[in-house]
Order: sequence, then structure tokens, then C-alpha cells
Amino acid sequence: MAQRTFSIIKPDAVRKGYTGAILAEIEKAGFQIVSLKRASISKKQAEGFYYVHAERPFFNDLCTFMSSGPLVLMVLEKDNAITDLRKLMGATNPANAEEGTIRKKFAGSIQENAIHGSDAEDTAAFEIGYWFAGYELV
Ligand code: 3AN
Repeated sequence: MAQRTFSIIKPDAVRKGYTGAILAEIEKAGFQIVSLKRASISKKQAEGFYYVHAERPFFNDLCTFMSSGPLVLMVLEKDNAITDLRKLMGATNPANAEEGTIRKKFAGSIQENAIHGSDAEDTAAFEIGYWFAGYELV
């Protein structure tokens, strides 16, 4: 059944000019782009988005990085969208990412790793609602 997930092309990838190439990979893999917008987010907005990681040692650096420049926020749809996007993204650390994955091709480090994708249905629902209003998802 068609499922929605939430994704971000992170500031490192936008800065390097990889937005179009990453979108092409996503569409080639069969995802429909339900909604898409470029934004520059504040550190506070990043902290709210990543609140589940608040106790992790990398939380402050991660939120500084995510608010360091424009990024691209997206809602994507396909059968098994959540699992399939995670596969297409590759491992969190690009050094461990499989050949052909977005992080293998475009990510520079474990923090500046080009793309975010929701990891479960409940997080996808929270993340879509955090960045998009209902009228943007029709
Ligand atoms: P993923 O994005 O693969 O779901 P998470 O949810 O464990 O990975 O981590 C969220 C984000 O936090 C990652 N995308 C990455 O940017 C950053 N991150 C994760 N682990 C580390 C780490 N050990 N050092 C620095 N940043 C990290």
C-alpha cells in the first residue's frame, strides 16, 4: 500500500549542488514527490525536529549543522516508502554505505551525510506534521 515518508536533502548536499542529482535518484527509485520546499531553518527548529536525539553527544553539532544553510524538505510516497528510502539512503556513516546508495555517492561524513529519511511510521507522521501543513500535501 502507498505509504508516505519524510526526507531532507541536508545543507551539505545543497551547498555542493547535489539537490537535482539526489531528486533524480529518488524519482528513479519510484517515489512520487508529494511536496517539496527549500528552507533555511533556525537552530531552535532543528532542535525541535531532532528532540529524540537531545541526549546524544552529537546533538548540538547536528543542530548547528542543520541550520547552517538552506536545505530541501520533502514528503515522498510509494509502496514501502519508509524502508525503501532508508535502503536508497545507505548507512548513516557513508564509509559503511553500500555502492549505489545516495550516501555513498553524495555524503561526506557521518554528520554531513546528505539526506535524512524517517525511520518508522510514527516518526514519519511527526516529521511530516512538523514541517508541512495539511494544505501542502494535497
Ligand atoms: P539516520 O539519519 O541514518 O537515521 P540517526 O537517526 O541515528 O541516523 O542520526 C540522526 C543524524 O544524526 C544523522 N543523520 C547524522 O547526521 C547525525 N549523527 C548520527 N550519529 C552521529 C555521530 N556518531 N556523530 C555525528 N553525527 C551523527
